[in-house]
Amino acid sequence: MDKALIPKETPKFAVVGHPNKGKSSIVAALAQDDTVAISNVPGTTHEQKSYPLQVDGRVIYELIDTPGFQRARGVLEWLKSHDVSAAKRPEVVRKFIETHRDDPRYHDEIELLKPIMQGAGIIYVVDASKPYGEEYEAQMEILQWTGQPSMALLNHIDEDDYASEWKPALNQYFKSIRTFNPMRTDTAQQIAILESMAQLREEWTAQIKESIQLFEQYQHQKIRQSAEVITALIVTALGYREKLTIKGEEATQQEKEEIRKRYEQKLRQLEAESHAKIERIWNHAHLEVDEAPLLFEGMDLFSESSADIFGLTRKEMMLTAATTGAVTGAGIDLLFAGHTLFVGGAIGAVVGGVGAYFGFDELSNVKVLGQKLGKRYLQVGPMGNRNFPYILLGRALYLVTKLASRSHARREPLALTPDTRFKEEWLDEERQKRLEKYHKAFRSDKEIESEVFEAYSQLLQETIESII
Ligand SMILES: Nc1nc2c(ncn2[C@@H]2O[C@H](COP(=O)(O)OP(=O)(O)O)[C@@H](O)[C@H]2O)c(=O)[nH]1
Ligand SMILES: [Mg+2]
Repeated sequence: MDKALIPKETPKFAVVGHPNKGKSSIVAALAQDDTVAISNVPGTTHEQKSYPLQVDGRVIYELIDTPGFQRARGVLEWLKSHDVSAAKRPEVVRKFIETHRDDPRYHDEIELLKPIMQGAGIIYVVDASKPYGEEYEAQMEILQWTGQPSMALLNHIDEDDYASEWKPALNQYFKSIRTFNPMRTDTAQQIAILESMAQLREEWTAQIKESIQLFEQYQHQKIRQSAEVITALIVTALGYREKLTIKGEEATQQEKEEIRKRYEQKLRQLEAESHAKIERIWNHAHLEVDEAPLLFEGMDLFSESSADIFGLTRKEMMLTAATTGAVTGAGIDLLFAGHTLFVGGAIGAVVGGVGAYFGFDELSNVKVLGQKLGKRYLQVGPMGNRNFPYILLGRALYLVTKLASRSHARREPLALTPDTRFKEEWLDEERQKRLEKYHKAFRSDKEIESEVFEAYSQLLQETIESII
């Protein structure tokens, strides 16, 4: 074996098999890469392509997606016509590649054999929901001729199970056989596959064992980073102020509408940016997410029921309001009165002067600020609505749980259909009390200290860990 061709650092695995058996899906799942081309049209992949799994900037292994076998019998015949001792068989395979380099008939076979002959381990994929057939034997024999270490993966594209037919045949060619479902994201399954991959080549064992640990850390890293992004979102969104210069002494209806529109747009933009970041953290940057827009109507606590499924109901808010002293006697009366102050009310009731405050729990403070040069500004923010942070949190945490359980082999859009039970999953009384204290601080004018930021992020990290 040509020593220079054996990669020292990164273990590499070529995922090979018949067309349309889930090779690309398995590459996507094991490399956690949502860019892998997956299609139910056989013969979509024509070139080999490598997908490294990176953790903390370090490549822990590489999966190589390959075209499926097209003319396995022809290749095997050629190899056999050059029959030599077993030790020389890999050389014959190499010779086949050289001889047919420009032969379009064997393009796909050459593409899939190249990475193997350059030292990649073999992962042979079969669809065990279909019966075994002799046509696979030529493929398995060719792989044997390469002399490279190999394992077989049983995928089940449909419900049926012919694994017991497949196993006796596969056992003759492969060191290990495992069942793998690329549509599931389950760390135990991934680690079991990694354990088998580690056995393929002695030089890789230690390294892949180490990567198993990295793999577990990787999950924590993604949770931690998600918590940090959500924390930044909550802090920024709650404290955000939108300003608008007004022409007269009082804001016109048009100006009020304008600032309201800008303020809401900005908050939506902050949320969208954070969600995009979270999608990148989970390697789902190319995912199409169908998500209900962030609405501001009916968000206030005075409406009969929270308009947003992620928001707290009046009753739930009462729970913390009473215990954290967030609500005074008048506020409690208002909570029970069932008024809707926000729609039209909050923005409409603009009053002059700094520090003007109206209503109890309007969406946000709206002020007209006087300036030295006689100019006047309309200002909205920081966010006064006590429900708003819970809605932002609920939406972001819901996204995280969906991404964490989403296989990178799936290509259909992710429909974030709100689930009424989700709130119960992540928010209990105790957690709500802890969150409420932070939200109060985030709404204030004071700068948020990094310890407070970290403590909140830690609280979110624990929350995420408890729900995924
Ligand atoms: N339900 C289901 N579909 C699968 C599974 N594996 C692959 N598929 C689908 O089968 C088709 C072929 O998959 P692909 O990974 O492109 O196969 P390849 O041609 O061997 O690379 C795609 O439509 C996949 O979504 C599986 O385990 N379950
Ligand atoms: Mg493919």
